[in-house]
Amino acid sequence: MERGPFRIGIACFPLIGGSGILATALGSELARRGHDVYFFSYAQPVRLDLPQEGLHFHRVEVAHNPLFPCPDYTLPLAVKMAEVARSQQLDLFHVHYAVPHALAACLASQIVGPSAPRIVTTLHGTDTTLLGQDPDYRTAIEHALVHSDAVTAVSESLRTQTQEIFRLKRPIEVIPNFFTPNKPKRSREEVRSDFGVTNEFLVLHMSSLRPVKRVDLLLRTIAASKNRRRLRLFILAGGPFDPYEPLLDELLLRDVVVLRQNTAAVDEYLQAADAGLYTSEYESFGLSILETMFYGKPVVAFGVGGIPEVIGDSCPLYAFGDVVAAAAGLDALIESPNLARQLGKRSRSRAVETFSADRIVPRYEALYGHVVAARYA
Ligand code: GMT
Repeated sequence: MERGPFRIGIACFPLIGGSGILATALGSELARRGHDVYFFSYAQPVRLDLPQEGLHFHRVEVAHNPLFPCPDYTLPLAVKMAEVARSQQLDLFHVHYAVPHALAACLASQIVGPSAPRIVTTLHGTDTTLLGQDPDYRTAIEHALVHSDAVTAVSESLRTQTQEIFRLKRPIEVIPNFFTPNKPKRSREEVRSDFGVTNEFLVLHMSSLRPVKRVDLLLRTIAASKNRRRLRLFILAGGPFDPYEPLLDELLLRDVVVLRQNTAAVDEYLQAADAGLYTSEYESFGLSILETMFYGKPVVAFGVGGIPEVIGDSCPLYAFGDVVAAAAGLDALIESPNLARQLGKRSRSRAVETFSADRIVPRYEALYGHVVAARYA
């Protein structure tokens, strides 16, 4: 096995989606460990702190060439990846999310030829679970997975699902996500007073608000709580909340919900919260849940997809859609600060012991070592 340091090209989405957040955190940790990391995306990833030694960012221009009827991203991405692979002699591409990143890596590798970097593809969920079922994408994803030198999935649940959808004859390694907290810029009290919250129990939900997050069930859980007068629901929204405004009024929750869109300040919000509430119908992992656990906050969630692998036995999980049971779980936390503290402590221990950078990043480094060794062999 090669030990590195490696020259790694990372392609990811730059937005607040979990795949881009994880890719950014991984790139930063790898650079800290002495590797050279080259990011490719159409914008600087939101949590990418530059300058940092060993970290480089290559912006890819989306092609609005008047010759084409539609804008194109995959080709300019592949060309940029090939150029940098040649000029920096990259050892490998680590691409997050199959479409278009793994396909661009395949094309870049063909452009570069025999000295091309190895390809590691990490699946994050919707690239398999949604796009994998879409006939317009399925064959392309399959092609990218077959032509990657290694494929990883962020949970056992996602690995199983990917194997069921694609019936691949190749191994998929499970390497879970990790999180490294950043020092919050404001105190817990400052954030709470900004929300107008004093002694209320502050329930946090952070997500893109896409349909899979089931914001309807989130609001219904809060509405079913016996303690709705004693709690506030803080939603850190990575997408538009407008579709849920009518439900907010229907459930008479307008005074209960605080909404913010400044997704750069997650650490501040996590620190200010008392618990997390996640009602997705599917998560391959649930990075926001892990972030909540790192801050020692108990989590109320449905036991779907990879969520049980993340939470383990640190907090009880509820059957999907059972908002009455989830509300009762939340009430138990509100009514017993002792229970909330205990579950929060267990959540933090599990997060630190199982999903810290020190546990996870060496597993990627080992994988890189194997694929790079195979290249030189
Ligand atoms: O679901 C999202 O909000 C974003 C999406 C992504 O690809 O960025 O999240 C997926 O990847 C995350 C990072 O691995 C996982 O923690 C999420 O569970 C997964 N979302 C789904 O599978 C629905």
